[in-house]
Amino acid sequence: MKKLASLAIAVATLVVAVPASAQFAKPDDAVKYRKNAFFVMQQNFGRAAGMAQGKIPFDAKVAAESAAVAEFVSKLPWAGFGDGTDKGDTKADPKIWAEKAKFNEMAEKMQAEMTKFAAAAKTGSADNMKAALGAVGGTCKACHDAYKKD
Ligand code: ASC
Repeated sequence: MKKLASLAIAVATLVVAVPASAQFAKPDDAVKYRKNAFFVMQQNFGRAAGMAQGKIPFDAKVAAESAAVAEFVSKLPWAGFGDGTDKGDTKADPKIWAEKAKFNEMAEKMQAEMTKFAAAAKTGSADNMKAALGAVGGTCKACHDAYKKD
């Protein structure tokens, strides 16, 4: 029973932590939210990727933890792309809001590839990580090319 209760709390926490959409006090908060989420993701993905590529000394534990954080955080930015958040201090192309289905599809593809990368990192093998790395980077780049202004 105790186990079930803690499982229920864990699931509830996850649902609260990863809203599909979210209310923000003002549009600028949503912009900051998604930018900060991307930054945390990039820092962790960059560290894990750098280790897989031998650019940073490989530490299996740190690599796996970093990839796991990147995977979790990859779910977060999207809540910050709600209606009315196309203005302000952002490089997000307004096309995003006109092409939401295509944007969401690209976002989902990135998350799926990040999940594979995190699973590879869990094996402790830099080679496994390297094999999954290109696909993640490809989804980052494809979306930046389509929707990130210089
Ligand atoms: C990264 C990062 C990106 C992508 C992209 C891949 O580590 O910060 O934006 O990979 O450079 O092409």
